[in-house]
Parts: sequence; C-alpha cells; structure tokens
Amino acid sequence: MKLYTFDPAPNPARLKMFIDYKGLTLETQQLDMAKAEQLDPWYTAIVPEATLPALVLDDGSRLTEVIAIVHYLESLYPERPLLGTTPQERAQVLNWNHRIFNSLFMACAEAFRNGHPAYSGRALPGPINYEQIPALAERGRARLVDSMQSLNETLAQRAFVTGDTFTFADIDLLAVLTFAKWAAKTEPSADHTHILAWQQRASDALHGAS
Ligand SMILES: N[C@@H](CCC(=O)N[C@@H](CS)C(=O)NCC(=O)O)C(=O)O
Repeated sequence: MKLYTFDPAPNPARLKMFIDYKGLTLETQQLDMAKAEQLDPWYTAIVPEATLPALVLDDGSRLTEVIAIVHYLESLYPERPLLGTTPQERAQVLNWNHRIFNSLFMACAEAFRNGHPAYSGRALPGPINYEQIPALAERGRARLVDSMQSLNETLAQRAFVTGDTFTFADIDLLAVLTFAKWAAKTEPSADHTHILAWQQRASDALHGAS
C-alpha cells in the first residue's frame, strides 16, 4: 500500500499522529498543497477526489477518508489500540470522531476557506471549484466558540474525550485545536480550564509520557 499525504495540513496531521503513535512505517509520498500538487493530473488520475490523505491499497482500491484509513490500519496493526477495544469503546470513539469532525473540523474549514483570499473560488476541497460564502466564515467561527464551551464541560467529567483512555478522538481534538488556532484565530480561553488541562494530558499521552 502507498500513502499520499501532506503532513502539515489538518486531515493529514491527524493521520500522522495516529501512524506515529502506533510506530508504523508506510511507503509515503508527500504532495505539496502550497503548490496545489493535489490537483496535478497524475494524482487525480489515481485519486479523483483530489484530496489528501489517500491510501492506495495493494489491490488498487483507494481510501480517501481519514476515519476509514485509521480503521484499516488498526485492523492490520492492532498493537497500541486507538479505536477502542470493546464494542462500547469502539462505538464511543467513532461517535466522538464524527462529532469532532462535524462540529469543529467543519466549522474551522468553513471559517478558513470562506474568509481567506487564497481560497477565492476554491471554498471546498476537491476537483470542483465553489465560490466562497462570507457568512459561512462568520458562522464557522461562532460554531467553534460554542463547540469549545461544550467540550470544556465534557472534559470536566473525564480525563480523555471518550473516558479514561487516550484514543483517536483525542488525536482528532488535538489536530483541530491546532487548525483552529492558525486558520480561524480561535483557541480555548483561559476560562476553558478543562480543555487546557486535557491538552497537556493528551499531548503527554501522544508522546508517551503517560
Ligand atoms: N474527509 C476527508 C477530508 C480530506 C480533505 O479535505 N483534505 C484537505 C487537506 S486537510 C485537502 O485535501 N484539501 C485539498 C484542497 O484544498 O484542494 C478526510 O477525512 O481525510
């Protein structure tokens, strides 16, 4: 299998954290999104979605969603599990992956891509060009602020996003907080003490300190 990616971008970044935590080595090719290499014809011939990351399997089939790529890799490499080990844990991790993706990643992408001049005419990733809708930038930032408040309340109740264990839901949240800071100039406030404490805990767990 071969991974096409661009580590600094938000969706590739959450996949990279998963791969590094599990200590995997994959054949990988970086495409520079700053040079729009994801739109090069040789790449769209393989991945018509024109998005990164994409994992091309040995039978030529493709996975273009991070959530599917991590499920595939965890099935192949179950050591250091990040997607839960019981039916309940697996469902909780998936529940939070979707929730973080919808309420935070999408809000942040809306804020960034509908507000930044570099994305004029390119408000959505992919092969089709869509115009920006400036009101979505404003709504995206408002959703981010509301979601952070709700997360702070959730993290008052437990050590990690889904409970006592560090999982891929925590990785998603680490990735999106980084994304929100640079792309939407939004970050947890000093009042979000539970998010701030979690951020340190999750970062330690990711880097093996706990
Ligand atoms: N749902 C996809 C999202 C992939 C995606 O949107 N990736 C962005 C980078 S973070 C991309 O490829 N953008 C290409 C572009 O902006 O043209 C996933 O889970 O990976």
